[in-house]
Amino acid sequence: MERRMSVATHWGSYVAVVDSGRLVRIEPRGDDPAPSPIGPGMVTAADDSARVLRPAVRKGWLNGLPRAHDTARGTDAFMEVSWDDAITLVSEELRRVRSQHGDSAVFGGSYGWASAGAFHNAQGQLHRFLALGGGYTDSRNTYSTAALEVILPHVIGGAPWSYQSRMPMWDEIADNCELVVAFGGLALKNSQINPGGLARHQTQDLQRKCRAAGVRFVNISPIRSDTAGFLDAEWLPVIPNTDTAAMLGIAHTMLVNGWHDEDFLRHCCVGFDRFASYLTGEFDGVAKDAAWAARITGMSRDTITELARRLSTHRSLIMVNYAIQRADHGEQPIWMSVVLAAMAGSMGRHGCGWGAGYATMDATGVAPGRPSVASIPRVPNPVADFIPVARIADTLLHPGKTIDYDGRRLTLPDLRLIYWCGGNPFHHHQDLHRLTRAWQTPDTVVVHEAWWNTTAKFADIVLPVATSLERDDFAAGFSDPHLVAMPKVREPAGESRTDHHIFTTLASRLGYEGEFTQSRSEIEWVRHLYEQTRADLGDDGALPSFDDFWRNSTAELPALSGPFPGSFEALRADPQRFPLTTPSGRIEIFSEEINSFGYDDCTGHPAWFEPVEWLRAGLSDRFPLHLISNQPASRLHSQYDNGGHSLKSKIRGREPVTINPLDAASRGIENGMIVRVHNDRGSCLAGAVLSDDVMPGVIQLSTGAWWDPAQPGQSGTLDRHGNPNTLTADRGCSRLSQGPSAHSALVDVEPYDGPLPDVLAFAPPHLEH
Ligand SMILES: Nc1nc2c(c(=O)[nH]1)N[C@H]1C(S)=C(S)[C@@H](COP(=O)(O)OP(=O)(O)OC[C@H]3O[C@@H](n4cnc5c(=O)[nH]c(N)nc54)[C@H](O)[C@@H]3O)O[C@H]1N2
Ligand SMILES: Nc1nc2c(c(=O)[nH]1)N[C@H]1C(S)=C(S)[C@@H](COP(=O)(O)OP(=O)(O)OC[C@H]3O[C@@H](n4cnc5c(=O)[nH]c(N)nc54)[C@H](O)[C@@H]3O)O[C@H]1N2
Ligand SMILES: [Mo]
Repeated sequence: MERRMSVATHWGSYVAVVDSGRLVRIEPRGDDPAPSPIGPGMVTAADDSARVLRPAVRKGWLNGLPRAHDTARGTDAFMEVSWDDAITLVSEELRRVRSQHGDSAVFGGSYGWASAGAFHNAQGQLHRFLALGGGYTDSRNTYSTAALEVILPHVIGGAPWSYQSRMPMWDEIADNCELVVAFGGLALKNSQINPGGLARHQTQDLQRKCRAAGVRFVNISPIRSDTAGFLDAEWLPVIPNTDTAAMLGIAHTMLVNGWHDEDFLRHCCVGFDRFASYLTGEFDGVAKDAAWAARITGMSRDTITELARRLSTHRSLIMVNYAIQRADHGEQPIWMSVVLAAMAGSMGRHGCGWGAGYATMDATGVAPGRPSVASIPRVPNPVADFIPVARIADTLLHPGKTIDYDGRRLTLPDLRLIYWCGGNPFHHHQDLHRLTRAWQTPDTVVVHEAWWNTTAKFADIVLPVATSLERDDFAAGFSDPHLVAMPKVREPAGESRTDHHIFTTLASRLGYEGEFTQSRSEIEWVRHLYEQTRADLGDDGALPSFDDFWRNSTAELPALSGPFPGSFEALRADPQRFPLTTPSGRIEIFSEEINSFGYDDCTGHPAWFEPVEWLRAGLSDRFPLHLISNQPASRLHSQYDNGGHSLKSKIRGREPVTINPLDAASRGIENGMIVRVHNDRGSCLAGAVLSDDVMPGVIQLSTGAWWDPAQPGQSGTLDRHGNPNTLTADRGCSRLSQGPSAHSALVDVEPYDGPLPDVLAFAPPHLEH
């Protein structure tokens, strides 16, 4: 007898069809206008040979042979052990490390997206468990937007993510805006996703509404397909990492022609004069005029001049995506985009001005927020130490070193135990060979995973975890006003258990089970969080009872409406009454605070800094192609790379790499060929796709193919599958944010004519019983 059950994921909500406990298929929900094809492919992965079925311990670690430095992490075989033995090993090791090295020696940053679900949030569970046990070193900011998160509070005030409720929503753009200039485009592939889940995909319809209303779109990006065809966008290819120079050239043109909004700059901003002297070159002898910008960006001088005119004579909106700040000096294009919108006269006009991250997710620009939804309660972390999220390899390689971060000096802690739960650093971190070296230094690495991905293979103790289909929960997406029920669709594979179950058992062994569980079972927690959300809403909420919600699968939260704190419309209307929370109360074109940090790579106002790697760098003689490692269309990061949808996208088992036909022809590369992409940091195989959607001089290889080093322990070894982080540089954006700079990497590519090695990314390691 077939049963149909509700499923929620970061890529949308579906219906699972289950027969006698067996997952048969996953179907889109009827009310989703643009369902993602990632969901149905999850069935392929549910019981594949990569599933972790039993707890496993690396043999060398079990034998006590070196547990730190020069270990065989990533190459060793594993021994399968009982749950009881695994819990003993992990709890005793936690106790040992805490007593010998202190609580800050436990690293629980554990960055990663995990799965949808308010209760079974992997990091939430881990942080609660570790905080109650004495604390842990945490990480700060995200791989997504570290540079943006650190710079924006200095420039526009408010919490790092508050811009999402302060920028125009799509329907306001449709009704009020004439011209959208999108730096980095508006890739619809990315709006399949909303962190935490989503009920219906709306971005595509909202974009169509803008187009139908006559809004014109300009796509400034190295890749044409970063905007949907139906937008009829004008494509202006730009040399990667030079957006700041393009914006400066536009700003200079506005200034010398008197097209800038002097009134707004005087009343609502500070520091324009000092910035203007930089623009004109009074300060450094270089005028940042359109001709200067053209030489850097590869855009024409006329194009830049024309953009300046159009932006200041139309009701316009300047958008930046996130990729442009995952780069050397990634703070600059974000800061400069705010300044440009302020100059253009559009900042604080309804449906116009400035915004970030449109179409990076089906949340930004769709709704400004939602009432808060209860999640697994946080416990204050007794350890104050943290690292900037992308400095993990630095920390492991250089404990005790001090680094700059947003005006502070941080001493990198000495980490002895890494506990990762819900993330995949061997996908997400840059320069994986460097990470491999760094990863050999701690005593112990514990990982909870459902599949033998690269991070699991590089662990010492792997605990098999139930997937989001194998537990009860409910989803609440970012700014999505819908709650979606997630009843357990099937039993956990093999001996796998939920993260919560694992931590409960560990907490019991360590003597704090009661504090961890508060004596609730998992389904009692789910009910409790729902009821708490319902109670917090009070009468406005009118959420149905838990049982009704569970039966009907969805419930709707009331819509939030503005004005939201820090509104630019309010600022424009009355800057005295509605100041921002910046030190000056206004938009900071010049920041005294940042200036006082004395950084040479992020000074008091936005400026052009040459990236370390870009197409006009000396290194381009040897590596003449700029690598764009953007988000994959076929999956979320590395999740479900073993799912049906992602597997279908591969070329002879390798990740596709898109190359301009001119670059392909000069290298003898044809469509469908296996190629080797390489630089001094490493090399990987990939399947060539020729397309003039990618500008000459640029290649595009998405993130997330499970890293498959031919000789795992060996530096520089070939990745057989096509993970771009084999090639990227592990360099902070600047001393300000220390964010990841994945999009600043030069490479070359050549036909691969050696014998094709098998891809073993989805094969489990050697397992002994
Ligand atoms: N070169 C390059 N690198 C990048 C980027 C780029 O643009 N270029 N982008 C960066 C960005 S923006 C991001 S956000 C990161 C993403 O990096 P991650 O968030 O680390 O990537 P995911 O593949 O989502 O990893 C989630 C992991 O958690 C596991 N998981 C899922 N649910 C659960 C659960 O309930 N419990 C447990 N224990 N595990 C679970 C999944 O199997 C998967 O292995 O990558 C970054 N890396
Ligand atoms: N399908 C899918 N969607 C996703 C994700 C996923 O893994 N899969 N991940 C989600 C996450 S965690 C995040 S943070 C967001 C990320 O959202 P983004 O960071 O905006 O997305 P990307 O796909 O990395 O990059 C989008 C485009 O930016 C362009 N670009 C790159 N460098 C430059 C540059 O220097 N200048 C200009 N002008 N353009 C540039 C590239 O052409 C690229 O296609 O996406 C989310 N959406
Ligand atoms: Mo991200």
